[in-house]
Amino acid sequence: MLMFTLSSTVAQGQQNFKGHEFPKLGYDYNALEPYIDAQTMEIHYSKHHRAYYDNFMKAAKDSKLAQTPLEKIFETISKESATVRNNAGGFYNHNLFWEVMTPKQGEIPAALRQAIEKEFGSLDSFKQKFADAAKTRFGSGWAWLIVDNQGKLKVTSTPNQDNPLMDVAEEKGIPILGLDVWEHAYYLKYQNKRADYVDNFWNVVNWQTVNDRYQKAKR
Ligand code: MN3
Repeated sequence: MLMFTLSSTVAQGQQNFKGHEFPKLGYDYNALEPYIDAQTMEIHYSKHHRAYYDNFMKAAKDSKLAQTPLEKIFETISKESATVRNNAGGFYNHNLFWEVMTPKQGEIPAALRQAIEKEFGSLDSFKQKFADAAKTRFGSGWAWLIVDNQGKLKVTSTPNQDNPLMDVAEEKGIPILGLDVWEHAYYLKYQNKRADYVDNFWNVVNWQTVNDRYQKAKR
């Protein structure tokens, strides 16, 4: 009976997946000014993110990848080509990135704040740790706040377009906050000053979404 229930759930999950879609941006290109400029947003979303999506779709065409959720693909990404790894990663990472930013920042929800304080001591020490991960990631990559398989919050970073859902990641977990530290994410406005870009990121973090992702990841 249990077997039947489990396999039904899996089958249902696959039926519900309607294929990979390029997401709509939930705000205008200039909405995150002055912290992220409109030109950077436009190029980043409509060119960079779009290219990851298009290249992934081209690579996935006529294979089971076209009908497999990204989270599932990442579980065995080491078996895929570099093209699939880089572009599926770039597609997913930017989907998350746009979602965890907002022009209308609210208070951090109590549940998330408490979990952060429990793990990192204080919100400020968490921010410090996350910012350090972002600033010290050599070359291109991402900084992450993840929920590991024990339900614990952790800060980590990945190179290139890898992410913590991938079997190749040093620290694995479900990402609930991510910051793109590729130069294309900040160079027009900040040039070589990645640290200023990272510090300004806190002004646009969508804590509500991060909390929603946290609650979902814990389940
Ligand atoms: Mn990017």
